[in-house]
Amino acid sequence: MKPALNAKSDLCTAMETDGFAIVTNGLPEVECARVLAALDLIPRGRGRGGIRHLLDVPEVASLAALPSIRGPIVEVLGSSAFAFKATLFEKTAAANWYVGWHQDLTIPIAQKIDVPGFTRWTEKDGVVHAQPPVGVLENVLTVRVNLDAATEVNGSLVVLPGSHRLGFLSDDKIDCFQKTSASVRCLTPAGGLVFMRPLLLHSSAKTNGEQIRRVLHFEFTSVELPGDLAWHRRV
Ligand SMILES: O=C(O)CCC(=O)C(=O)O
Repeated sequence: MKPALNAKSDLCTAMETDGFAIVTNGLPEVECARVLAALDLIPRGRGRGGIRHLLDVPEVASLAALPSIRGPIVEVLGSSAFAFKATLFEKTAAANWYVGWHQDLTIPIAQKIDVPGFTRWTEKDGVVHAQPPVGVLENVLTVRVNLDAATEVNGSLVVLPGSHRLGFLSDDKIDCFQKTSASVRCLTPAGGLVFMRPLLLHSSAKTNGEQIRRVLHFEFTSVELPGDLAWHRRV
C-alpha cells in the first residue's frame, strides 16, 4: 500500500505525479458526527446511493472551509479556489453498487449555453451538467471525505496512479491502462481524506453489506468558466 501523506509540501508533487494523495487524519471525529447528523435529516429516495447538490447544506459547506481541507486546496489551486460540487455516496446493503474504471468528466453549470468545447449536456437531479474542455478539468481538485472507515470490504475507492496525465481516455484506452497498471486502494480510518484529480481513473466495488460506506465528494476549482457560462454553485 502507498505510504500515507505526512508533510503538506508533498501534496503538489503527489498530485502531479500520482494524481492522488491520502491523508489519514483529516477530519476530527466530532466534525464527522456533526455532518452525519445533518445528512441523516435529508430524506433518501428508495434505493438511492447518495445525495447530490449538497453545497446548500450549511454543515456540508462548512467542511470545505476547515483548515484540513481548505489548506491543501489552496496549496494546489491557490487562494481563489472555491467548492462547486458536493455529493454524498452512501453504500449500504440496500443501496449497493459497483463502479467500473472511469474519469469524472462532467461539471454542474448554472444554465445551458452553447459554448465551444462544452459537450455531453445532461441533467442530474435538476441541475445542468456538461463535459468541459480538458483544461477546465485539469484545474479541478476533488476531496473525498471518508465519513466511515474505507476498508478492504466496504467498497472503498481504488485508483490507477498517473492515469490523470493522459487526458480524456477512450474505453479502449481505459481497458488497456487498467490491465497494465498497478492499482492502489485508498484505505483510511473514518475522517480520512483522499485528494484526487478528476481525470484519474478510479473504480469501486460493492460493500459486503455489513459495513456501511459514506463518502462526501467535493470538487474545487479556481477557474472561471468561459463566455456567459457560470458554475451552478460556488462556496
Ligand atoms: O465512491 C465511489 O464508489 C465511486 C463513485 C464514483 O466515482 C462516481 O460515481 O463517479
